[in-house]
Order: sequence, then C-alpha cells, then structure tokens
Amino acid sequence: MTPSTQQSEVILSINPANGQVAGQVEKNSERQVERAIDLANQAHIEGTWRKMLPHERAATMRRIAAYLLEDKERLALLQMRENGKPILECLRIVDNAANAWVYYAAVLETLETEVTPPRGNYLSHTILEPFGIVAAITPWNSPLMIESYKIAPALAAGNCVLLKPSEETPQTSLELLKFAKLAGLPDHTLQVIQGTGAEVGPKLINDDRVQMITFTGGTATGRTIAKAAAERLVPCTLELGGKSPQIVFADADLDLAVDGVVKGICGAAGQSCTAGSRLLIESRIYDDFLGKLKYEMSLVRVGAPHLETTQMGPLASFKHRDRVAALVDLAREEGATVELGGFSPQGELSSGAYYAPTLLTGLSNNSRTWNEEIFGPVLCVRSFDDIEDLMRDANCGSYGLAAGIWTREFQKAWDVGRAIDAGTIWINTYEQSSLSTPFGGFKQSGIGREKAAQCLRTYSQIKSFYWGMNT
Ligand code: TXE
Repeated sequence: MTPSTQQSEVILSINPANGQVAGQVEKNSERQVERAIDLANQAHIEGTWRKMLPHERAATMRRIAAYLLEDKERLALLQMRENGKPILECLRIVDNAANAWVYYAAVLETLETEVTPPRGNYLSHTILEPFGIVAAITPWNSPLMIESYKIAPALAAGNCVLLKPSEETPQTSLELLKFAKLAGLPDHTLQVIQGTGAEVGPKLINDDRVQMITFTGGTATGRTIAKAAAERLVPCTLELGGKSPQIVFADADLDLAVDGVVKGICGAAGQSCTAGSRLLIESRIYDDFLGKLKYEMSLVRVGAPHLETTQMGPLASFKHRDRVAALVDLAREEGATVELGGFSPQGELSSGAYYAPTLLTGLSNNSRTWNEEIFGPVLCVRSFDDIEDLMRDANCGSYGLAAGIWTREFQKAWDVGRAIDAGTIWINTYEQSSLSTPFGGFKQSGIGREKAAQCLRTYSQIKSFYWGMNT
C-alpha cells in the first residue's frame, strides 16, 4: 500500500524517498480560513504595510532573504524530505527563493510611475495601488521558490497575502511565515492556509474580499480558479503545465544537444512545468541521436536525494509516481515502444517513489501521451523530415510553455522559435532561468507572466491622478 498524506486534523508530509513521515502540520478549518480572511482584510484596511515607504518595505524583504540564506542547509533538507529533490537542487532552490526577495526589494525601490502629457491646465500622473488581499496557491515541485516568486512581488506591491501551499509539501511555507515575522512584516500581512485544495480552496477563491488570485499547478485546477475569478471579476495569473518540445536539427552540436535533452527531462525527475518532455529529431540523424540519448539517459544516477552524487531522486509522492506509471502504461496501449525505463526501480530504491528515466518512441502525434503532461522522467520521441512536419508535431496539443531548439543556423533557430507557440524559447541551451526575464505560457499553459520587474505591476492596479492648476 502506498502511504496516504491525509488524516483528519493534520496533514502528514511523507518522505517520498522512503515512505516515512517527514513532518506534520495542522489543517485549517473553514472557520479558520474565514478568520484569516477577516484578519487580512483588517490588516489591509489599517494599511501598516502598504503605507510604509518603498525603501522601508524593501528593507523588510531583504531581511527575509537574509534569514532564508542563514538557514539554507536546514531549509534545503526540509524541502528534500518533503518532495525528494536531490540536495544540491534543494540548496539552489533556497538561493533562488532568497534572490526573489532581494530582487523585488530592488524593483520596489527603483519603481517609477508616469507623469502623463497634459491636454489641459492640469498635472496628470499615475501611482500604483495594491489590490488588497492576494491568494497565492502553490504546488509541490519547488515550494519555497515558487512561493517566493509569488509572495515577494505581491508583498512588494503592498498587498496582504494568503498563501495556500500544496498539501503534499506544507512545511516550507511555515518557515517563510516565521522569517517574515522575524523580519518585521506587520501582523496578518502574510498568512498561511493549510489544507487540501478541495477543503480550503473554494473558500479562498470565492470570497469577495480576495481581490486577486495567483496560481501555479495543473491545468484542471487552473480552469476552476479562472472560472471563480471570472465570476467575481477579479484578476488571476495562472502558471500551468506544459509538454515542451526539444527540437534537434542534424546540424546541431549533438553532444551539447544530448546533454540538454537528458537534463531537460531528468532534472527534477521531470516534475518541472518546463520539462522538455517531447523530443523531435531530424530524421537523418534519428538512429544515431536516439542511440546516444539512450546511452546518456541510462547513465543518469537515480538514488537517495541526500547523496550529492544523485542526479535524479524519487518522484514527489507515491500518488504521483503511480500516476506517472499509469501514463506510461497508457502509452504502451497507444502503441509506444519503451526504449528505456518504464518501471519503478527495485532493490534498495523499492521503498521510495522512484521511477526510472524512460524513453518512448512510436507514439502518434494525436495520442494522449504525446499531448498530455506526464510530469515525470518520461521522454516521448518522434522524428521529422521537414519544417511542416516539425511544426505540426511541436505545436500540437493544448500546451505552449517552452521549447528547445538545437541548431548551428541562427536563421533557422529564429524562424522556428518565432513559429512555436510557447512563452519561452531556448536555443542551444535548456531551462536556463533568470529572475529578470518574464516567464509564462501560451495557450493552456497559463495566463499572465511571472518573474521580471513587470511582475510587481501584475500585483498592482494603476490609479491616475489629475491635479487642476486653475486655483
Ligand atoms: O495539482 P493541483 P496536482 C500538473 C502536473 C501534475 C498535475 C496534477 O501535470 O501531475 O498538475 O497535480 C490546490 N481550489 N502540475 O493535483 O491540483 C492544491 O491544493 C483551490 C504542474 O498536485 O493543480 C495545490 O496547492 N486550490 C505544475 C495546488 O492547487 C486548489 C505543478 C496545485 O494542485 C483546488 C504541479 C481548488 N479547487 C502540478 N484544487 C506546474 N505548473 O509546475 C487544488 N488546489
């Protein structure tokens, strides 16, 4: 039996590397959620946080970053035990989380609004106002980082935030809350709501006092949230799934490309929205490239996440491992040939939620597994003869998050990059990520953009002022 994460009044976090309990947090009742919204509302009305000057808010945010970095090793271990990511990746996640606080502190201190050209005897200009209460709903794949990417700009803009972390990884959010308090964030400006999406989600997304929703997670939940936001006419940003193509042309640096393709699907055990989970190889190098890829993927060191030599840990939960395995079974039914993997490793890894790096060929471009997000270390491969072929297979399906293009011809990279329906294009690199570059999806991969300076404006509303000059 796979361990369950749910009990009545607490949420247990289960370490996916060994099935043992990694910790527990208290669940919030509907009444407690209501109370949290009341308190956030009061905090917004009183306005202690939003009325602080930008450089004062920025100083608080920098203190949060400092606390995160001071406790980096412990936080990395906490996250590792909750979602099984290798320790080196967890350490980077703490760095990324801290960077988000420092970055948005800097954006806040340097943010400028406009004096607009007058068309009469007045002075007109804009200022930015917070929405009030922002609900931030987050997933389990990189909790501390994704939570910081949302909360830092939302708080910088002067909002109060209700953070609902995933029930699979509830603990790191409480650390963020603790550091925010220590850093001097006024009471109830940030609160954490614990519970499953079904239990606490509806109250949070349907309450009229919640004036904006920011979400990262699956497309089905994203659609539920967008409907709730539409009903109340409040803005939402959605960062959803992907089925991103990696495209390898015959003229590419093939060693570089193989490395990028392997890291693109095995990094985070494929549980990244930008995982390069479908591969298109130009047909004249297909056999050669597939052979190299199979070899390199077979060398990926799957193992216990606390070992620095581990390249790929377990999946984040037993439930999710079972979902990935079921999708690979579906691929088999859809006619896939399993070139590599397709099983849960046994032996010393059998007590964890592990799944082997998996390579599937022979899927048609209208099969479910070519088009649906598997969110595991499972790469679906097809070949292409010409650009028309390529674009059909790369753009099919409902997602449009990212793509990788491997070629030495800049013109070809540019033309294909422009023709791909995706929010991020990587050329001769993959999953390069910068806080200062916008991130988000085309099609059903999302609405809105995260990261970058403009994200602070996403959590703000523009107010225009006219000052008459006739008195
Ligand atoms: O996601 P959910 P799940 C994809 C990936 C994965 C699939 C399902 O393909 O296999 O989604 O994962 C909260 N109202 N991604 O089930 O349900 C929930 O409690 C309000 C891609 O874990 O979207 C959690 O906090 N909130 C992805 C958050 O939504 C609700 C990362 C995400 O859970 C809710 C994760 C409701 N009705 C999964 N229902 C990415 N883009 O990186 C659920 N939640």
